[in-house]
Amino acid sequence: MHSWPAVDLPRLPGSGASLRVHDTSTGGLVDVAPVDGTARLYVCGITPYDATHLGHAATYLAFDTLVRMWLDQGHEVHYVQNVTDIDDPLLERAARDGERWQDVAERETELFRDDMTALRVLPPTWYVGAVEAMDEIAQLVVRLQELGAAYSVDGDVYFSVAAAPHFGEVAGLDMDTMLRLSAERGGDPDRPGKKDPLDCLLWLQQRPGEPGWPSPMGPGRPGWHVECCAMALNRLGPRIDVQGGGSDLAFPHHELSAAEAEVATGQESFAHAYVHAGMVGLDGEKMSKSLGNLVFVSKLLAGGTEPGALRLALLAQHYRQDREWTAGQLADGEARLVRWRAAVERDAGAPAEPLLAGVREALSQDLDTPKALELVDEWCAADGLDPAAPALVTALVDALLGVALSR
Ligand code: 5CA
Ligand code: ZN
Repeated sequence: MHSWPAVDLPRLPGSGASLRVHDTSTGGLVDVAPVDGTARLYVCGITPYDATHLGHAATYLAFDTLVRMWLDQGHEVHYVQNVTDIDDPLLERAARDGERWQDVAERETELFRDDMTALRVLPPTWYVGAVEAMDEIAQLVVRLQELGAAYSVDGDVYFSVAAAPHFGEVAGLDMDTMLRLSAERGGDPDRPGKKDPLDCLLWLQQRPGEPGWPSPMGPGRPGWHVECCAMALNRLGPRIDVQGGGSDLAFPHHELSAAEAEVATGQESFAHAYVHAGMVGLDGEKMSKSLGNLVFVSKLLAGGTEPGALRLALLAQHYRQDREWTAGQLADGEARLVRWRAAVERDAGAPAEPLLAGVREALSQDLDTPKALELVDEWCAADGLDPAAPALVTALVDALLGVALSR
């Protein structure tokens, strides 16, 4: 499916230190400089049954910062993002509202594109819906069957975690936690007939009244993890630099999509780093469509919030931090945007090269945006005589933080 429009990025002078990000599987920082100059990134996309909320926005901004850093280092970025445009929540929402599931998916995906465009999030190279990828997903299921990593339960096809020697190494959780999270996040650990409670669905035989697509396994639809696995493998190859998403995707989703990829390709590990953003909450709960405690990006923007202010509000906290959204954060973002704009409208300022080096250094250490924002604050508060500085600060804030200061 089509992505959203690209943004022209200013080129900045020089380059910074190589990039390190926190990897869930090792629990530490890892270098994510791509070996061959091309960075390969897969970030899980939305399930389009409701509008983009601030939790989504925060997560996509984190990976946008990662992409901006790679581009700043002169790498090419191959980036896949999916749309889970067929899944149980979408069918349930469509039934509840008396709509066609396709219409809900199309409308909410379009709204998401608009929100990402407004927020100046760089588009993925490939934006792929599950529905349009049905054939490739079915082929991967066949491959896993051929490799002896799949079996059938009453006509539904399951992936066997026993076939994946490194299963469990992404999230590093104990058995009880894996069982609990599997039940909470779309798995079916209690289904009779499975070889292991953590085995996951690869292909669901078509149910009466539900959509299905033809496949060698019979008509049906894919399990969740194998969708992301197929889309990533077919566009990025057997080994990627970063697999990304919110922390609620570490288990079971990324654990199982990595396990499936490793079995299908014979590689030891699918991603070099598994990177997870913290959860944004409201009133003490994770912001989620099912809980209904949402602040929508589109509503804020329609109400006159400037995209740059929203970006600054979300980037003011570290991406890995679980956090509560408050109106005060938006007010701080707005005030910061006003301050920064006033500062770059001056005829001269303090030399900006040290600021550029500092921002690059902060972002190269696990995307430390709070630190980067503070450094820009300090430059804005200082006086100086360098007439080239305001333009360089405008350019670096645009290229690295995605905020447009010039109007
Ligand atoms: N379609 C699947 C991934 S294949 C999915 O999880 N969709 S989603 O719409 O539920 O979430 C999209 C992205 O936003 C995921 O990376 C998810 O981890 C992230 N996300 C969801 N809720 C929050 C939240 N409250 N805070 C931060 N990130 C969130
Ligand atoms: Zn995914």
